[in-house]
Amino acid sequence: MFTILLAATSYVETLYSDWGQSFAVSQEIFHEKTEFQDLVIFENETFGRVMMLDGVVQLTEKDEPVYHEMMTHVPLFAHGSPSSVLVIGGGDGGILREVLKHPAVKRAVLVEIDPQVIETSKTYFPKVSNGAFDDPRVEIVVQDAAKYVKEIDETFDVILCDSTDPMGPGALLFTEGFYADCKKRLKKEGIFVNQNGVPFLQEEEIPLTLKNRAPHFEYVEFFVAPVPTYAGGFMAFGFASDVDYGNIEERVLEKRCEDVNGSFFYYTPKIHKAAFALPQFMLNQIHE
Ligand code: AG3
Repeated sequence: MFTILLAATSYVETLYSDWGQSFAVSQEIFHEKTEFQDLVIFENETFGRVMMLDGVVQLTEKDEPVYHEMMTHVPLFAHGSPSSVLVIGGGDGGILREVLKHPAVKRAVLVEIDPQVIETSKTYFPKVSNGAFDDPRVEIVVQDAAKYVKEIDETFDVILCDSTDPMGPGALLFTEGFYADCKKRLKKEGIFVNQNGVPFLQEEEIPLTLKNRAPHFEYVEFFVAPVPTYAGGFMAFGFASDVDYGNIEERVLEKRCEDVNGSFFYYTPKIHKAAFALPQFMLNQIHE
């Protein structure tokens, strides 16, 4: 009996049962079942290093800045003086990297359930966190975030929920109970933002998150950004708050941008404003 181990020559995303993007693998770097999920890291010619969890693309070196910048800077610039930020999930450190570009931020807590995601990201994606894990403003907590927000007393200016999709370990992070707890962990002017799926294909996510957030927040909004490897059209982000940040002026955002440490690949104040202009099919999902 032989066991022949062949390195994968391609990975096909398994998020949808009848369609999936495929990556040619120029080098397989890491593949392990962690305590929580199947974790694969490989190299692709076009996208550089790619991380998949349970068969779903989490990030690629090429397009991660679009997602990380939009999830972070839209709420942080809207807020204007974010001194404390809670990042849920986000074990690769990409959100932290962007959060730390804001000089107003004095404290950033990252709560990730899977320590293997943090460790492998530090090793194989060092540019994604870019030193964020060693920044004195940062605290890392390895714990189930749903439990964490239930148990702590601290409140934050912004909560960024950089989760997987609503299945496996991420499922709890789309429930009403979790949003209720997040609301309690936000200051009065606080903002909650999350990855809200690809609405063209994951049609149930906007109605679900809207229903579960509406009892707890005065304003439950969505904005979009095109992340090529979150295939299937725009990625949606949820934006929930008790303050109406919708009328913020472009010149105010421009002024706030001047104080930032570092540069952007995707984010601009014009894009910030435009990202809240939604196509009709999304408005239908919202009003359905
Ligand atoms: N977090 C979001 C992955 C979402 C993938 N979902 C999808 N394509 N529908 C990734 C972690 C990045 N820091």
